[in-house]
Amino acid sequence: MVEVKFVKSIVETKDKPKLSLPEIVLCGRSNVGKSSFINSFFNRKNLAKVSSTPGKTRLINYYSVNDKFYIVDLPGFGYARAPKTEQAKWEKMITNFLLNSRNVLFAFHFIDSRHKPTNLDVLLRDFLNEFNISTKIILTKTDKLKQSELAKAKKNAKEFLSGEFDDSNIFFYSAVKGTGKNEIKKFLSKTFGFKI
Ligand SMILES: Nc1nc2c(ncn2[C@@H]2O[C@H](COP(=O)(O)OP(=O)(O)OP(=O)(O)O)[C@@H](O)[C@H]2O)c(=O)[nH]1
Ligand SMILES: [Mg+2]
Repeated sequence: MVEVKFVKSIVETKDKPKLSLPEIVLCGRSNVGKSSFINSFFNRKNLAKVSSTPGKTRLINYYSVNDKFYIVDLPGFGYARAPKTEQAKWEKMITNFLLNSRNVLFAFHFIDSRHKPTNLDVLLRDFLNEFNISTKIILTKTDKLKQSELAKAKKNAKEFLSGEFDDSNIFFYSAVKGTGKNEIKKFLSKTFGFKI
């Protein structure tokens, strides 16, 4: 059985949970569906706060899975009405987090499948590269796309990943329909050696 629980919210890495475990980081633009992913993936309605108003997740939220690894939900960035100071705060929080994270195993970079990766996605990708964090892309909200549009979204993601492209680095996901859940479960089960 998979047991997922909310552990704590932090702003600074000095406040990380005491128990040190491998971490999977969820990152991406605001409103792409990171928090919805947590709820739908673990079949838990209100584990993570979801909102149609971007910028819902302002803190770094830790969830533990079977006390074997953490899912870390990072605040989204780049929502339209965010003031510049807010953006600067985000960059500082994320770089500080990455600088002080010894336990990050990999990141899931979330991108709305309806949109091409933006310059903010490039910025995030470059941050992750700089810190040598291997990344998988999760293309979200696929329930809103037709098959042909999905193929285009995948092509854009491939271009975005360029050199590192390999089919296993891109997942399609729909929090509404549950698309992609099994592939990601399989991948995580293989990574951690227990059934998720
Ligand atoms: N149709 C559809 N809507 C989705 C999906 N995933 C998320 N949404 C909607 O997108 C909006 C934003 O979702 P969140 O999960 O709060 O996004 P987030 O990435 O956590 O946003 P921040 O906390 O601002 O970083 C909500 O209105 C969700 O209901 C999906 O797979 N399909
Ligand atoms: Mg969120």
